[in-house]
Amino acid sequence: MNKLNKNFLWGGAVAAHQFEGGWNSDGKGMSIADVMTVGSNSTPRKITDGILENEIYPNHEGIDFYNRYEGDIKLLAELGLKCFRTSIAWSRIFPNGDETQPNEKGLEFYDKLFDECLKYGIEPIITLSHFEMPYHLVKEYGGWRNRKLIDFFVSFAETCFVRYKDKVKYWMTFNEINNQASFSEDFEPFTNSGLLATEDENREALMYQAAHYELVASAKATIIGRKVNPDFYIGCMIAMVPVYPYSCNPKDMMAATKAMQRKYWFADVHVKGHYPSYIESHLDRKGLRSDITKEDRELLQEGTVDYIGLSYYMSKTITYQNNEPVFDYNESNDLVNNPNVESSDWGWHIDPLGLRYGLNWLNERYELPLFIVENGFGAYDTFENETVIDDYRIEYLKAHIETMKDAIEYDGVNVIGYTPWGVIDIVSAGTGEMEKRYGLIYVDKDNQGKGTLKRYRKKSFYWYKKVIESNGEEI
Ligand code: P53
Repeated sequence: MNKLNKNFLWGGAVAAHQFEGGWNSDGKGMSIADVMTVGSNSTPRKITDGILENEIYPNHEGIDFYNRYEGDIKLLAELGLKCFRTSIAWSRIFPNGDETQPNEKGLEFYDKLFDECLKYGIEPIITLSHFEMPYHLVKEYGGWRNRKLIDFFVSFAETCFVRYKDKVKYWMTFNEINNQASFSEDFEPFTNSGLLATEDENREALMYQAAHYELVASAKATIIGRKVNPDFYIGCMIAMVPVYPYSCNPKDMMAATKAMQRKYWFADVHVKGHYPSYIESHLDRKGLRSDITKEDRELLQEGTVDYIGLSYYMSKTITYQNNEPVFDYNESNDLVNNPNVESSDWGWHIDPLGLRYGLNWLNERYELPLFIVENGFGAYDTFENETVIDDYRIEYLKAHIETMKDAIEYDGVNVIGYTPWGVIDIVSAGTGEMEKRYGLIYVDKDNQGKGTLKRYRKKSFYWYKKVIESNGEEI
């Protein structure tokens, strides 16, 4: 029976745009996250044309980590984190994205941040592009629909690799690159790729083109990273949202298979270095052939990843609702409620066993080390007596850690670490709310942006500290 390795990377995760604030400090450029307004549980965030008056943009201030990082890292050290996952705000380093020289002040901020982590023995785990890119690249170049973005990204990646080569070992290129498989709304294509489709554009074709350029950019960056420091460990990052068949009707099973293919072909390319045949034939059948060159294919083959970073929050369930043969699925029609699991206040299915299922699925298919770089429970917290008694969050995390341990111990899956999402309360990516909280540390700020920004330890803080100390034995 396999046990958790003594070097198992217990940590916490966040992303630059959701917590740093300082959106225009020290030369930082406007990013795509800076033009997204606050939404709510029932109202989507708006993507505005630049920054408008009378709108609330929660990412502008985040939780002001930019000015408070010393105190915050100290708290994370007290929690006992062995690693800390965050991202580098691209527009701090290249404010417009197409400059030839980086912004030194932006680079200095991450030097200070990584030094602060290393001072406490906390290993930085770094995502290069986490739902973020300079807004200028959207306005001027149309985001990732443009091949030029490959060079801009590679230049950003190389700058970071060279600058931080002795401070950061674990890298990921694009956060949840596969979220854009849901291309029917604006949110995912915009946050992943800076895409806003016009009326006459085919959203699906656009998504496949942008994703292709990103995959090539990721491969190119990976190849360069290995030259900069052969000890780098460079991974991809996939949102693992397994899709179950609703019933044993063979059509539901086939629909689940097609849904899994549409969501995970990105990982096939990252890991195996080529497009899987089911996507090649999907592109042919629907006439979605993109600009894919022979040189691109060679780069994909050479720049494969060392490990798979994944997020896991929920599973989904599908039933096939029409009489056509099963070629594809329709997200808004075919995904249905799963009567066997409960949901969060935001409608996310709570399914701890789905994590073990997802880990098994990835392990069978790829046989690579897996790193759970996001998992957590977004919930409304009640702040009382300077703390939050968040038993529901402890219960959620505990149940997921248990199934992760089962995957390691009984299924032989190689999981190298676990970093709960939003280890300190941050702005929600999906809704822009502060009050969809994931943290083990409470931050006094509400959806309207009001509050002292003071930090407080929740009950889950003390619980997780023990989990880490006992290397997952005491949960
Ligand atoms: P929020 C959708 C489905 C699964 C993960 O999400 C997702 C999303 C996008 O909303 O995103 C990841 O804040 C993402 C984080 C994000 C986190 O999940 O909407 O990598 O940036 O904050 C939680 O509750």
